Amino acid sequence: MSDETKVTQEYGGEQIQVLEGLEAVRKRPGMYIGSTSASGLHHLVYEIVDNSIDEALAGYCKHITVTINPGNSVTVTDDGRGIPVDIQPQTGKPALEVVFTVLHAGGKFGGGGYKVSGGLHGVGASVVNALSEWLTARVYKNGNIYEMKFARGQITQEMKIVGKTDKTGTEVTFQPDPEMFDEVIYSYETLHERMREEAFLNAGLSITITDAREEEVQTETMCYEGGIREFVEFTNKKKTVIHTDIIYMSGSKDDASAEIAIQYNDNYNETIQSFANDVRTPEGGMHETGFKTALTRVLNAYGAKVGIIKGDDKVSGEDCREGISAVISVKLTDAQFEGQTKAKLGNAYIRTLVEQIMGEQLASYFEEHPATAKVILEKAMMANRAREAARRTRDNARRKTGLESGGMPDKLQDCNEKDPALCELYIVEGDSAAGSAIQGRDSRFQAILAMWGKMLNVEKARADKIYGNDKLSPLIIALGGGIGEDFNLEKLRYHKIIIMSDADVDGAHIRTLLLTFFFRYMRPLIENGFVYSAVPPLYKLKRGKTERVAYSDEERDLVSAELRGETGAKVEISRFKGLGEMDAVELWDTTMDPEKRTLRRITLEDARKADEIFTVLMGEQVEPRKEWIERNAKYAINIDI
Ligand code: TSJ
Repeated sequence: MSDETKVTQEYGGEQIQVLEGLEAVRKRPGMYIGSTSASGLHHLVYEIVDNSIDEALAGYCKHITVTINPGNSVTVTDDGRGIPVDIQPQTGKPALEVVFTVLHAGGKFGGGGYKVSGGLHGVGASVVNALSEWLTARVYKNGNIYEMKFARGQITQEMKIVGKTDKTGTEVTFQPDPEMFDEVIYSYETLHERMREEAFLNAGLSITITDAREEEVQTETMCYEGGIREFVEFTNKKKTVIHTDIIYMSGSKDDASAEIAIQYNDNYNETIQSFANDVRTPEGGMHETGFKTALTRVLNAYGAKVGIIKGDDKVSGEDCREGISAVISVKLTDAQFEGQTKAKLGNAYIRTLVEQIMGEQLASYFEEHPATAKVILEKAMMANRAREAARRTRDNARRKTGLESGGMPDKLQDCNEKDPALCELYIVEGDSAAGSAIQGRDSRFQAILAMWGKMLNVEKARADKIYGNDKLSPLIIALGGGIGEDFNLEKLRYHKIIIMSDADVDGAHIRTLLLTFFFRYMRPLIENGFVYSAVPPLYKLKRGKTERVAYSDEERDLVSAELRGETGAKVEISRFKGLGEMDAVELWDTTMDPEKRTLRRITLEDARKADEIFTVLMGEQVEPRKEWIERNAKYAINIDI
């Protein structure tokens, strides 16, 4: 057999195989690209672009363009080395032809191939070719422009040189076959979004997306030197971040690498976007598992070390992820995609790699950025408390359901009226004051909730103790609107919530505590102006049988002068030591009667300040707390007056 005959025979065999292969793709396109709907249609573009990204990952390509042409064909170009055009010894055909005619040929030919290959599905260019009405490939290489054409996978023009060039790169244009797809109209939005993602995931790579279908051409070039750091920044763009720096970690082992970027915002949901070889893994997998484990571990360890987390306390994984925006991107040679939709990464060693990177780098990041570490830890602690409180409320509500007074706490003396807009809840500190309030109130619309029969030692009590014991659950149940993210203003049972506490340091503590609680867990209450502070009088003035009260020193002097008149008779002035001292009638007359009372509406700013003060009061160190109390004793007394 002559050499020529041999080649011809082999060529024949190959050709049959190729035809069978591409025919299989056209028979069952869904098997190769997931579906024949819009998702499959767009998938064609991603398959082609993946090849250019591989070239970029190998370090040879800087710029990729994706253009939707009039008629919905798509052109993808890159400035890489150009698909090899030399004749492969095994097939006797140009590598370029093999790429477009043999299934699974992408990246597995030529010099070394690629270490890390992008395409999830790895079906490559031949599948796109099989599903295209026509496809044209041009390669800029060796000073020449090579061109080859196909229709529905079949060669319509053998590879030939069509011109000279001093550039290198690849250009592929394909027209999706309307026989193969439910619809063949590309969405610029969809492609734009995916290309932006690719640009974020490959720092420094420039991708231009263009829609040239309309007269008014749309185009955008995306290039992010910061890579996934900028991805996280982008995710948080419309949110309020709680630290400005972006935590970035990266590392590699053997042929696998991982990078992670994190920044927290002030809301409650977690946004973790994970990728393996630039392919989104919506169901997570080993890289996400490693991330979560390490985050929880490092936060707890750091918190315990610096004393923010005490004793046996721990923040849970969920606590650590409230408000997080994170991007995890791993690259590996043997990615195993698992699950029904192949949306989950299965390689176990990636979990170890991510855990190692974060174990080392996140811990040292926290050491070097203690302020960032602190806000994150405090957010996690708050999440922890809210979760605990919510759980207790649920338990409590369950326990109480079916008991008399509609499952309301025994500490609550409810009013008769049911319309929340007309109802007032007085939160009263101490049993004796509550007694007077219950007797003195107008029970048609005024409800009384007694809190802290015995003054809670706020100074000694740790923050979590206050939330942890049952002190606040009667309040939560009485208000009826729930707590935290579940808080529902429409279920609120009172539209006036009035804190009635003494005008002294203890009273200020109680107000601070309640306002902090509302600010953190029921903020809409304050935002909607439902929270008030009662204004009890400071002085009682007596002349003979005439009694008056005064709410301030100035008023005391005025009233005193008035009572004395010109006679200079003796006026007895006494200071109210506390609400408990007033009888029911006095309390009604001076503090609760809507006709005469003064209420001070609590603003968001008041509550925010309370939250700040609370943090100092609950802080670790005793000295600053003492100092603060001394410094602010007067202010604290006057805080609501
Ligand atoms: F999908 C595709 F094949 F059609 C396609 C491939 C489409 C586009 C737009 C670009 C590419 C592509 C392929 N860009 N760059 C490359 N590079 C190679 O194929 C290549 C080049 C040189 C060598 C070498 O070892 O010298 C190896 C390879 C794999």
